Amino acid sequence: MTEIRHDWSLDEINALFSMPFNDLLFKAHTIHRENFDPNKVQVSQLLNIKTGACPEDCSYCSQSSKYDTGLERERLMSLEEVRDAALQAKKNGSERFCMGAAWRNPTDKSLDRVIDMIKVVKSLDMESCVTLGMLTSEQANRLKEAGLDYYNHNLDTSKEHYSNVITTRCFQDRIDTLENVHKAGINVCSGGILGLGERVEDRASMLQTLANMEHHPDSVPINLLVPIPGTPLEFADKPSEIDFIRCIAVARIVMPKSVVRLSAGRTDMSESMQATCFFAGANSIFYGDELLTTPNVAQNKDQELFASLGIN
Ligand code: SAM
Ligand code: DTB
Ligand code: SF4
Repeated sequence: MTEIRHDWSLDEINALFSMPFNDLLFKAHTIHRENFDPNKVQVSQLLNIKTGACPEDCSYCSQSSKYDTGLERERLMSLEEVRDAALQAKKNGSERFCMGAAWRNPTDKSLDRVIDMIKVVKSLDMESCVTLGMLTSEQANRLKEAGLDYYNHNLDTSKEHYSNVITTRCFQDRIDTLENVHKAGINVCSGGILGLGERVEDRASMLQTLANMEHHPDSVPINLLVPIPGTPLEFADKPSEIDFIRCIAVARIVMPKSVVRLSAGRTDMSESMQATCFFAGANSIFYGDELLTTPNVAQNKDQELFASLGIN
């Protein structure tokens, strides 16, 4: 049986990244098979419930107020709009409905409204996930009481590279919120983005932080940067396909029982690349025509891909 470890050294994780590609894929896929059905991929649908005007300066994000990305700000959606979108997601076959808000943190008043939205999603018999920025432990407890299943809060990159990407909060703020979420008994969803100008060692360091948590995140999204015109990272170098797949494989090896999500950036990936990511241990995607503010792969394309791979 796979051993679940929480004591990974950076050298060990760097060594995984340096393995011959076929050896790495074989190791990751073997662990994947021990823990999951390799022909099953979980699907979640996203909805941006509050768009733009975020006070944070994340250099990759279309919704930061610090950059001119041409995105129009919108108010928090109504409960009816959320219900319609969640119903549609259910019809499309999504198992989980994830709602995102462009906030540094929710106010207690806005949290009341999100709680009503969570209850609507639960009443449709879908899993619920929200990503609202930093949370206090009281706020996390309120979300748990409302029936929230998952909270998404990404580390995004390594602690070493963090201040090159975001200056309005620090890495420890992310860790503190993740602790509040875990202590409240909510499943944790936390991962990162590749293509933020990081080195391979930063990817290793980010995975080390995740894998050495007392409880591994239940879900680990690995995003490929969607370059946003007007942001500082608009022209950042893209990681190679092989390097991206390596990161998925290493995430699978160091967190054997976590669901690894092939997250944003799939529109830039070939079908064979996505298939290799599924082989390397990715077993979740965002499904639906839109992510938060950018397009996703068309649903019929994903259906064709799953059919051709025999994935359900
Ligand atoms: N404001 C909250 C926060 O930052 O935690 C929640 C919403 S925020 C948009 C959620 C996550 O989306 C970010 O942590 C980041 O990982 C991801 N993200 C945002 N913009 C992205 C982009 N252009 N490409 C890839 N991932 C992105
Ligand atoms: C995650 O890791 N990726 C999603 C979700 N969690 C909230 C967001 C991707 C955003 C991609 C850029 C956009 O659409 O604005
Ligand atoms: Fe705001 Fe989240 Fe975008 Fe950062 S990633 S600017 S916190 S919406």
